[in-house]
Amino acid sequence: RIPPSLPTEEELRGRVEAAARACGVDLEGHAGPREGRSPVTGTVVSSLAWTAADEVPRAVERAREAFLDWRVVPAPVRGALVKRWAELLTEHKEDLATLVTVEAGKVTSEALGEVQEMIDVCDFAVGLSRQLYGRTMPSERPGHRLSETWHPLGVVGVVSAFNFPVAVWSWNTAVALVCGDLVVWKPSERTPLCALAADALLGRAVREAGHPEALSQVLLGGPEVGEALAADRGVALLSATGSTRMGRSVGPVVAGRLGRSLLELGGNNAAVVAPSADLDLAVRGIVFAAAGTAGQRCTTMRRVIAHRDVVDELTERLVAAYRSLSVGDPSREGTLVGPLLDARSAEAFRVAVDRAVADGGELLVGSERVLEEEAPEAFYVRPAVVRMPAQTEVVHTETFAPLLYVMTYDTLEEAVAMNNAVPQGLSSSIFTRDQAEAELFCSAEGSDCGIVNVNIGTSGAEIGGAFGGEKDTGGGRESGSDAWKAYMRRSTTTVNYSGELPLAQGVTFEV
Ligand code: UN1
Repeated sequence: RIPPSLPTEEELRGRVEAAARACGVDLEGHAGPREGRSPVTGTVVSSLAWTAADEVPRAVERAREAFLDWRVVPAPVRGALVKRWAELLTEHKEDLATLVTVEAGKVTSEALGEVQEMIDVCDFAVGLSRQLYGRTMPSERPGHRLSETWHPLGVVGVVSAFNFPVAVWSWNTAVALVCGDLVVWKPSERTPLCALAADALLGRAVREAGHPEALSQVLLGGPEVGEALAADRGVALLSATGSTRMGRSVGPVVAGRLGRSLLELGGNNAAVVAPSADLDLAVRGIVFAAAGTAGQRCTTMRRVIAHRDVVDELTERLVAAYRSLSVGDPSREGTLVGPLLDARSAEAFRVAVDRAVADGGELLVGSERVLEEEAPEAFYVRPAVVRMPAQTEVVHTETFAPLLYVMTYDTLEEAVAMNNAVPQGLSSSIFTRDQAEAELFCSAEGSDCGIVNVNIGTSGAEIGGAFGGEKDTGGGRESGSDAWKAYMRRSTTTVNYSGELPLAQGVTFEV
């Protein structure tokens, strides 16, 4: 199903300008020669100034100076700022979602969901601002008290990707702010208006509360800006989301200066579908995770590993569901699949489908480009399912598009081995009604991923858990649980109130 017309260039421009202004962006002040295109039509929707890489140290220095005051603001007061920010996000939820739809191509419901994710993480961070708990430990020496305290870390550099143009930054920023840190953000060059608008709302909360403006800075620019953040010794933590290739380039730079990094890189997420699975549920879970967001989430499901007894029926149902997917204008009600980011994404999709077929795969549905005549510069494709004889090399790579490979297994052990055989380790799921199977999949000998789900797909995690994955995914954890600890430094304190000086480990040193 292809809904007919796309918005005109003027309509899109009108929408983004109104939404950005409503969020408080000074469009004239940011005007410049860098054109930004919308994947919805492939046409230009913004003209903005970028920051040069050599201006990065100044921004970091500004943040470092402001840190001296911010670090001593009580954490619950910092939380009050985040609370106000969440109110402004709630008020401007639709404006931000409009920008996400136009710049990232997300369908409206997912764009609104992304802003909701920001509000949720703000709520989490407000609560956290009163719960930055350290521990006390029994000292081995009499008259001594041993404890730990968590202190603000400093400047956090955030590098984010086009597919979650505002939520991923907010996971970092809401938590970093209550932890007493400041943020310098390099958003994707594809989503500059989303970044300016999201930051403008935070900026408004900061100004209202009379806090330093340098709490949050946005540096629009290309990869060189991210590289400059990685290299800057003033950046205590670099939190970078993007491809494994990007992580391999910035990770060693941060490590080389012994800085901290938090990496959220590629995923190659699978669902195991067991013989006892509720197939109605499995089909819905798989289609949302594999075709939703046009396959452009790091948590997108790229592989189905189905038991031999159910694989034929499952594939048949998946194909039928894929045929009913509406592809087209993401702002139109009823559209489920919006555009790919650009020509490069579409080319990568095409190449991967061809390679899978060359490896013996059978293309069951999808892969066609649509709406090409109406918008030659936009790249809409029909989500594809390819039945594979094995997990060949192309299945081991992450193609950032709606391409789902279906493989077959006989024993659960084999399914787990296939789940774990790829280099990435972000998300995974199992559809089963057999509790022992589900538990095994979640156990130490089960999935090796950071996210392990039962009877839901691989994407759409809630903010309350720690988000991230292992192996080529980079090992970082963001958002909920105790991910905040990466944004603070820990001091361990021993207080001696005994009047004596007993040494630990029974050491004697008499002078
Ligand atoms: C990403 O694609 O970079 O779990 C993040 C999810 C979202 C976050 C995805 N909450 O799909």
